Amino acid sequence: MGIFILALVLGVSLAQHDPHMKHGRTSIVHLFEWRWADIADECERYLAPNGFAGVQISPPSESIVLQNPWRPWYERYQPISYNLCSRSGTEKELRDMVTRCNNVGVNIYVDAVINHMCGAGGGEGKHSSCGSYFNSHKKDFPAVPYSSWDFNDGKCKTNSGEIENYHDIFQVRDCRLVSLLDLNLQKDYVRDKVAEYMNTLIDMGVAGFRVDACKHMWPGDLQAVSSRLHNLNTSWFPSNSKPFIYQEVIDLGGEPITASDYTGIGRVTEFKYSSKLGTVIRKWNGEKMAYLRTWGEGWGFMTSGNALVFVDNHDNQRGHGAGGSSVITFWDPRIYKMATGFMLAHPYGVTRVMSSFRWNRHIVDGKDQNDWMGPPSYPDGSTKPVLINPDTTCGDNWVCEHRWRQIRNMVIFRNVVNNQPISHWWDNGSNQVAFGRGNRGFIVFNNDDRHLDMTLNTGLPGGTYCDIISGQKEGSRCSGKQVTVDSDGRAHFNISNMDEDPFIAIHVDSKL
Ligand code: AAO
Repeated sequence: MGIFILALVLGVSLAQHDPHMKHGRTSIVHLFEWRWADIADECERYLAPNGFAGVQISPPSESIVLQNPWRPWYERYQPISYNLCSRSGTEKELRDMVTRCNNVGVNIYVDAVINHMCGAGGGEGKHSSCGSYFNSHKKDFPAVPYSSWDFNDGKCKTNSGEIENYHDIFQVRDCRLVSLLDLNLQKDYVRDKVAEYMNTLIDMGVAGFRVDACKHMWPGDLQAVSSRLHNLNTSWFPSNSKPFIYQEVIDLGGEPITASDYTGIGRVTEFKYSSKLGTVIRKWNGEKMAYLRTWGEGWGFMTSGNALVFVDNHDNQRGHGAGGSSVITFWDPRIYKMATGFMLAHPYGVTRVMSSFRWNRHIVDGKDQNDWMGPPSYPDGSTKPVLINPDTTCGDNWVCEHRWRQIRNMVIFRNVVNNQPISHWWDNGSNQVAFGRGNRGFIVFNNDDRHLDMTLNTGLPGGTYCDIISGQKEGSRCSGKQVTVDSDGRAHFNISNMDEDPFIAIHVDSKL
């Protein structure tokens, strides 16, 4: 316990806070709703060669199959059992993906839905992804099995049985979140079943878990599950490695349940990061990029060693969850690339890049009427493969933000500057900012409505560098802008506010 507290105070990475990334890689990509077969290919053909550390996959557990609305993406957040056939593929395909990704050093992190089963109105029958029978009215899930004894309803004190008030921590943990049947994780039996599910995946070779809806589970219950987990598979990880745990807790301030209730168990999603970065890059509420000088703990975020960060996630990119309209997504590509560039250049937290599918967004009075739409699919509801165009972008409404040159190259930048502190910060008091990472990399942003024309100290060794935003180094050539750093580390930067991408990034591996 003493060591544990000491580690917390020092911000030292604790066992379940360590993502076990390999080969100096540093970022996770969420391949939202991708099929296992496509992820396996992507690990080999794209993620490993471009320095991605891992993939967050959509929930692999058996889920309800919904028809009204038609096959929404969120059906996968309504488990029916812990069988491993899902909209992304079979158990065999899942195993094959884990093996192939591990073999090229790309970790798999599983989205684990363990707080609840399907909605109370889910019905009766076999409309489930592996065809298992269930009856939501009787709370009967024989494929686990769970029965009505395994749910929290007896403990919930609201009349509706629903969470009605986020200021009452007992409601939030013991009542139903949007009618989802709330598992009683106080029971050893439920803890055992959940741990058995997670251990099957650990034994298969996954590196850890994004744990869904942690605000709705008692930290002590999560700890009890966590203590039952196996160490990672030694075919790919050092012996005695604990699974990486990052918990989804939406803490934007103002509620009694906070992220810090959970940081003893693993990392926590820092939603303030997503929401605030959007506000700054959009220049709302008088925010400016110059204020990012103190980004991180200085903005009231949790300790860096506890945080998992992102520009947007699968909920807040379509108005689910929280964070509001400030959140930046692929729908605004110019500022999205800048926001993601900033995130990847800045040392705070473990970074997760979003990779989305496009849907028919239709906003009426601020609400997207089509926020439910599932992934690109065939008329029978099965998910379409990810189409790769000759120019390496994706087709068939797969957005593949992680394949955008600017984002992919910044994922590499983060690897190159890993563990280096921020250095040589400069700003114009407004929205032109620049900073280095030790003597390994340097980035300059112009988010003002005027030209940037400045000589700055980069801290880099003298030479000619290739900007990895407008292009990249290809052999001994540069397909983008070139930056000349003189022998004392100074370089001249010229960035028009009209540029397609008004930022420049260079690092020691982009030196010509
Ligand atoms: C669907 C239907 C429901 C139906 C249900 C069952 O939409 O109408 O009742 O099926 O039949 C996803 C979808 C849901 C979907 C569900 C199951 O988003 O629409 O329900 O699958 O299919 C809360 C939780 C958080 C959760 C988030 C969506 O705390 O854990 O809601 N995220 C995860 C997943 C998500 C998934 C689930 C959980 C469930 O990432 O994809 O749901 O597995 C406050 C609280 C937050 C709370 C939000 C939204 O936020 O703080 O904790 O998130 O409200 O309820 C200000 C505040 C901010 C506040 C916000 C909104 O900004 O600062 O804190 O206002 O009030």
